[in-house]
Amino acid sequence: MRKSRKIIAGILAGVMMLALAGCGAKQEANAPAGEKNAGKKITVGFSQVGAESEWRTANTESIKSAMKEAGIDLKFSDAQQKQENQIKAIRSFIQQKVDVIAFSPVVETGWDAVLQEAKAAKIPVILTDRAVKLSSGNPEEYYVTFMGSDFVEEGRRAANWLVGFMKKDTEPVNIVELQGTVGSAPAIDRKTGFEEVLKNHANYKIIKSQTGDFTRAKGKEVMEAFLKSAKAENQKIDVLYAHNDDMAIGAIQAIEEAGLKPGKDIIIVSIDGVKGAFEAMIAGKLNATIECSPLLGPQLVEAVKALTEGKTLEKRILTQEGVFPAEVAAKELPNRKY
Ligand code: GYE
Repeated sequence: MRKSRKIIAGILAGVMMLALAGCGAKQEANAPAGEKNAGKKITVGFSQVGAESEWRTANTESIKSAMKEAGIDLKFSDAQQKQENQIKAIRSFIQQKVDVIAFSPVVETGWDAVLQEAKAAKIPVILTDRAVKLSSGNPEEYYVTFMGSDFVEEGRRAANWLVGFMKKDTEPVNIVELQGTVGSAPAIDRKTGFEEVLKNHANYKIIKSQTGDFTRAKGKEVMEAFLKSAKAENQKIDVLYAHNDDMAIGAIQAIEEAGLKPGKDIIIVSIDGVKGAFEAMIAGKLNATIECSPLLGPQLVEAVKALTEGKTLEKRILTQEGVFPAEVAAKELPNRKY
């Protein structure tokens, strides 16, 4: 109990941070963009990943409402989890000569050409939520700031919570992992952070790992396959680690349909902290969620404004977030904003 109160205190301190545009904006000597844009309505092109999860829906809503409130003209495009759609959208934003392009890259690689085009058109690019890797050169030259969570840290938090909860030093702990979208920053990083911690706990083993593409439907489908093959191989699944809550919620269904009790027969930890996860925790079916805030809209607006005033942004604007175990779920649910 005392421990969970401590966790909450940490969360409350962190949650609100959203180190807004105090967000690290620095005044620049010459402010060409500001002068040019004085009095003119700002136009932002935003290319969203899709609508794959509760997290994403909340993220879209946060961005749309913050832009509306700020009187910014938002050109919003949903890529339905397809990189080619995002590239098309960004190209069309360049053609339309928007003031700022923002996007959440569905996967890390494959952006070299379009980022070069935006740079050549002198349109500043803001990365929200997910990072990019270039095949050559420094990606930082192609974006003004990257705002979002530290996914490696989220993976570490999931593993640290698990090890603390299981309290097993020698007995084998068999874990199945539902990964996010293949090649996406959160899938890569959440795996890395989780495995990094487990390296020091040799009895914890990931026995199966597959993508569920961050969706409920795929989470369910892949969990069904995990359960089936574990049965055939006479393996016991002790733990499910899901890279997001939606996949965990889908998997919970599969576990129940297989006649097992999620949260008891199989311990479940996932990431995001959406309302659905809190409800599942209250129902005793999910054991913990690691927070990842989608509420990036206000930060994005601050960054856009700072840019149009000719300020330079910090290259990395990090979201602060916490860990929520099931025992605090009922108390926390009313405070959740997504
Ligand atoms: O965790 C998942 C979503 O990129 C942080 O994408 C985001 C992830 C989030 O679909 O639910």
